[in-house]
Amino acid sequence: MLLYEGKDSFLEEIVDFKKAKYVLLPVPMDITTTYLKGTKFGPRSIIEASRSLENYDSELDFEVKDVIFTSGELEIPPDATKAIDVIKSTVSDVLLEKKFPVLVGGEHTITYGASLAFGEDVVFVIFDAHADFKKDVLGSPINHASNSRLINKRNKVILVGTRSLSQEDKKDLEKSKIPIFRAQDYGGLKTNLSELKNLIKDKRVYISIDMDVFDPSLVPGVGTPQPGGILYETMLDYLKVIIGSGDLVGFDVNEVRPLGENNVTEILAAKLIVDLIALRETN
Ligand SMILES: [Mn+2]
Repeated sequence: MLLYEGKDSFLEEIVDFKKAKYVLLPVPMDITTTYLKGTKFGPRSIIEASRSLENYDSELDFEVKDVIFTSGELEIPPDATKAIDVIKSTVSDVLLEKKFPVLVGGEHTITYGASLAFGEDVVFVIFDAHADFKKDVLGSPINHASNSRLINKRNKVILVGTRSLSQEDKKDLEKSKIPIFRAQDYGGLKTNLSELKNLIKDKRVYISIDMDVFDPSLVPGVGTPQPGGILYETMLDYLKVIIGSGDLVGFDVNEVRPLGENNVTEILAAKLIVDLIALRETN
């Protein structure tokens, strides 16, 4: 299952599986995206971009070295339900090996697949411009626009950076009592961060980052861009609070759609992976 591909390793590091703490899983799923296709090229592009980064994380004064094993790309069947099963069983295998899973997408639906490998006690903090709370899209209940709704059936969901939803979604979110930290409400306000802190204090937490949570001026290479997003520094503020008060058990970075020449989206995604690991290691 975990085929080693040295030529495609994250940060250009070849790390022995037994010694690694983190297993990076490239998940090139791009089945249910509705607008711009191309997220299946995200994982490879993020791994390539990571090779231009330093192992040393200067923001956090920590060197991410010899801890990440890079798996070969998961083989994703064309059927969404089967694809979810593959992701679930792969993440379960990583957890059985007592390793920490890091998923790189691919469409956002990969988070739903990953969620099924964890216990129901794990809280999912989902960074996303979109609420992803659609009941079904084009007659299919499994869709990247229904990711949060699907996860919320088993696990508690908290949305951060959200700014795109319908009135129906809004009502459903209120009915389901989903806490939302909207992009427009963030002003570095301590109240915002302390509210989030209280919600996840001492809980097991999974972080999912849909890259469209960022402002499209920073991150243009996504499938469904949305104006008014958060900045990189804001993301770090949120991540510090989450990792500082909860117990991080897994994370993913998803919805990167490579644009070719302009690779800043992939660079930011790769740096986020380094940041998340550095934050967890220094916590
Ligand atoms: Mn989104």
